[in-house]
Amino acid sequence: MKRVIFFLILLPLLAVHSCKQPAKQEVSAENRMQWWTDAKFGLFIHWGVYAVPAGVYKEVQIKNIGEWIMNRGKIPVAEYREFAKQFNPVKYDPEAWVKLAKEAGMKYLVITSKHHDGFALFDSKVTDWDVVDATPYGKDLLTPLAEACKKEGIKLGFYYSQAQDWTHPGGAAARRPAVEGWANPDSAAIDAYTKEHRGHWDPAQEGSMDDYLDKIAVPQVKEILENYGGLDILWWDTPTDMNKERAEKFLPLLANHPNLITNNRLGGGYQGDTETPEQYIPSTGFPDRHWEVCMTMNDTWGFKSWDHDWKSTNDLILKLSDIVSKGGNFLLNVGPTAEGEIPQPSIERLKEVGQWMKVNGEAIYGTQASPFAWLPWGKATLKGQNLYLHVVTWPADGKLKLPLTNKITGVTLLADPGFKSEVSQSEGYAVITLPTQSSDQWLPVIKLDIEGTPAVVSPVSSGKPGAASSVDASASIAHLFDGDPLNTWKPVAGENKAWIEVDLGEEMPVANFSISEPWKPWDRKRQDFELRVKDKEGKWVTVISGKTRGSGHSADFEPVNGRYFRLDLAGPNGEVPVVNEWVLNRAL
Ligand code: FHN
Repeated sequence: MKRVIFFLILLPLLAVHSCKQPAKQEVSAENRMQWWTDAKFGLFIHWGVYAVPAGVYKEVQIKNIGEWIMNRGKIPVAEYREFAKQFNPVKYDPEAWVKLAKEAGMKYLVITSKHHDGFALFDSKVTDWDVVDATPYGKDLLTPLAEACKKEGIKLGFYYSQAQDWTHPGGAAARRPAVEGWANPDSAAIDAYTKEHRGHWDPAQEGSMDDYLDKIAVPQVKEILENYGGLDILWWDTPTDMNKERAEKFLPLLANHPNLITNNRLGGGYQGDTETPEQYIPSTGFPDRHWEVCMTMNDTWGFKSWDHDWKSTNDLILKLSDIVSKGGNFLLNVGPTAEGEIPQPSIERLKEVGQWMKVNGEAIYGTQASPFAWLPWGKATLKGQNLYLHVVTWPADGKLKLPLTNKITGVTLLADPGFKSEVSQSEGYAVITLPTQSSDQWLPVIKLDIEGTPAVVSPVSSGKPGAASSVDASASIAHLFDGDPLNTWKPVAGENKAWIEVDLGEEMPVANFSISEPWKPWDRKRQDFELRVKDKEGKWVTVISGKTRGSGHSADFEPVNGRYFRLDLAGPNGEVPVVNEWVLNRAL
């Protein structure tokens, strides 16, 4: 294989962890986003007719996420519409939902006004496939929710599936093999049909996508933007079959709502305001972009009666801390039942996260990303002269080491106001002496008062020269070390096994690596990796190996000394490997 070496101009200012606000956007855009960046934590609500089958069709548990049951089960339109007759959320209490979000410490919520099944939770004048016309409940569900949000001071967002619509003729349908849902006896015939019909499985879905957009999607977006007292967020989803021209149909509506925040899922190349990593926490933040991780509390967005795979409260708190320490927001989902109840396990977890937020919320709200690229024991956030240390692994010897030279003038444990600590500072480090056990049931947070602004400690690989087995013409090796996980390195076509290398400039102890992988929620791919270090004899010695998560990967290891590191990669299913960012961090 041909070796290609590129020497990079050092990019110190593009270090991975910037604690500055995004720079590329206009000042007015910053003002518009301010409440959102300060808020950090929001509630996602996936609710619709799919809560009636709740993951079961023809007495079979349909695989995958609950709100996709119509597509995964290949349920004909007329049959699916019958479920609406059982959608009667008499226990719906919008005020209680909003109060629950508030109790959890959330500052905004986003609800599915219409998901891919095309069913609207509002009274739409352009269809009868909505809660008012098609269900025994017969009342708009979003009006009282909007009122409750206003009353409780919670910002309001509506999710709207602009492209996929499996009920209105012409709507898009992502093509999924029938067997991925269940052992459907008609799989072969259905798959042959979906192949010829843009993913549709029922002739009732046929029609022109442009007509669907003009007659259903665009008018409905106008309805939701105008009828609920003004939205704070419009959350697009899955731009299946969208192009620039189709996306532009929505733009005049958006222009009338200058404060509206939108995401990057409209399609047609429109970036919107936010990146939306789904079901994973990116290895690094996104410089110059706002971003929000959306995540389920179990394994489904829409209610499924048989999904009991709940994340623990502690796990949810750690995720919130991790996301916020990288400069992002966390949009955490609940999937209410067809009767209108948020599942009890979700309620319990939200209340417990709220207890933690009551004590530790100041380490979350209004903070900036950690100035440290990596800390072996946890995470950090920054707000003015306060540095918040989120101590995931409490030090057994009671000594917490931090690469900080700023003078520390105060130390507080947020969960224990009586806590006393000593601080010593020398040789570029601060050591904080802690009691040998934490007094917080969940994630303890230590607040430091510091003088001045902490220096950003970038990964030791930032802006360093790299090499690779080859580089595709569309990519660049510089992308690996520029701090931007939205651009890519990949080898030339056909090279399923490839390597990348970095020269750190001098020998040093390294104890953590991470990579960012390209992401779309619908094509996550795992890659084989082997991290190696060059030893004194020039031999490559394995440090750690395994499979990536397919959405980025990060690992700590016993410190290894080295100057040259190499990452061997193999792409999934014979494809070329792809990496957007490769980070090495120095041991503390
Ligand atoms: O297909 C949807 C899915 O049902 C869910 O709504 C998530 C939430 O982000 N978005 C899509 C997949 O990316």
